[in-house]
Amino acid sequence: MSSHRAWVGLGSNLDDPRRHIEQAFEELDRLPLTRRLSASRCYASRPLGPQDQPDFINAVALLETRLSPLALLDQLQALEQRHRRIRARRWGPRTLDLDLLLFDDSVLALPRLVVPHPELTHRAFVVVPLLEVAPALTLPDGRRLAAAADILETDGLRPLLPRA
Ligand code: PH2
Ligand code: MG
Ligand code: MG
Repeated sequence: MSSHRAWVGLGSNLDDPRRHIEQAFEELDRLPLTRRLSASRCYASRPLGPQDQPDFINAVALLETRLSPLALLDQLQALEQRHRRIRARRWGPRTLDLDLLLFDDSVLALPRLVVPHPELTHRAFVVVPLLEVAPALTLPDGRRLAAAADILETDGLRPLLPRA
């Protein structure tokens, strides 16, 4: 079985969000056939979508995995469930959201999974943490993320200091 590199976007805005993100960093490292190679800092971000919800904490992680894209998606969704994620409304508050952003240079349009994540280059809370960890990152079409990213509204996005 070959090994793959997968980028995962993490988000939380309920119930001590930073704890959910930092715990998820550890849990991602323990998924079957998977280890975590790196992680960005945590960023506070204003909610995209409905404004009557708390600010989010967002981050990204790079995984090395021998799972297939769909097997990894299953694992990410199971992990969301273990954080008692409830899907009350679209773009509403959540305890843990794990989005598969990139999987090697794969381009997938499956009923359950679109890779690269369709909103990847439009969201500062994804682009900024990605560029923090991988400034030279290229997308499957060969463009550099730094060039492909929209002119992003980054106010309202701030890195959190490491915990003492
Ligand atoms: N996720 C959403 C909706 N809005 N806003 C921010 N700042 N960060 C998120 O991760 C986010 C959001 C749905 O997944
Ligand atoms: Mg999301
Ligand atoms: Mg999601």
